Amino acid sequence: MSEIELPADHPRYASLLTRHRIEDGVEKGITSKQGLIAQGRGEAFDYLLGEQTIPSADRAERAAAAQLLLADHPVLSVNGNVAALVAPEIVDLAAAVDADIEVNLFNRTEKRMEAIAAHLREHGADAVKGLTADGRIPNLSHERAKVDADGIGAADVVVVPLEDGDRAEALADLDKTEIVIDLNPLSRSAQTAAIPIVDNIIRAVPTMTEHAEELHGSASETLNTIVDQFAASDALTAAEEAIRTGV
Ligand code: PTJ
Repeated sequence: MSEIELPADHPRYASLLTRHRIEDGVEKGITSKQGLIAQGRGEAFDYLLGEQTIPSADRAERAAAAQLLLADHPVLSVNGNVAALVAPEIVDLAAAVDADIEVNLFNRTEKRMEAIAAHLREHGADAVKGLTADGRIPNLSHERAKVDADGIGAADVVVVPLEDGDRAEALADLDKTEIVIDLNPLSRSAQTAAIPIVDNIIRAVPTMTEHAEELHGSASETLNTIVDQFAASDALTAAEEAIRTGV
């Protein structure tokens, strides 16, 4: 038994564990109620993908790890779903690629901002950005546009998981390289990303960390080659085909 009363060899274990974490996130004031709906959408795509990391997603996760290692100022953006699902894994990824962690909410309230920052600190984050909110993403309404000037505002590479398409587009319009994690290959977020990762965040983040740890210390030419050989449109096509055909 683990954090839910269900044996780990249950065929729906991963999916039920994910639901339990999101439910818990809502109860703790971390995840928004809309986060439950977003989770349901994600689950449907994951079911069609066979609840596995397909090879094109693994290549995207490797390219993302290389891109993060090459970055001068990488930032991992965390919303209410991400915090509920993968807080310790985000802390591990940040350590592996030397990235900042910033809470950045679609439905921003100070209460949720603080609850998420506290939750991340409980899971080992020593610094959490997002609360200063002295920067702005242009072309977005006030609350949704808030970022830290020395966090996402100053980042050259940003990981944006489970993001609303509008905001993902506005972020991509800035001079930043955007890595998106989203199970829907047709979403605007995935379509606007330099590196779209079509995988469940509960698998994607630990896999990115594994790749980063393996690539750590590689020459920048090697890392640049991995990034250059990755084609976003191929990854999106492969994911859509896997979802449509089940192959
Ligand atoms: O915490 P907040 O206020 O920042 O709000 C977060 C949500 C997720 C509610 C907000 O950003 C939102 O409404 O997002 P959307 O527009 O529903 O988009 C979420 C996308 O993430 C959808 O395309 C889902 O398919 C996808 N998704 C959901 N769960 C997962 C996922 N992708 C990867 N892993 C998941 N577990």
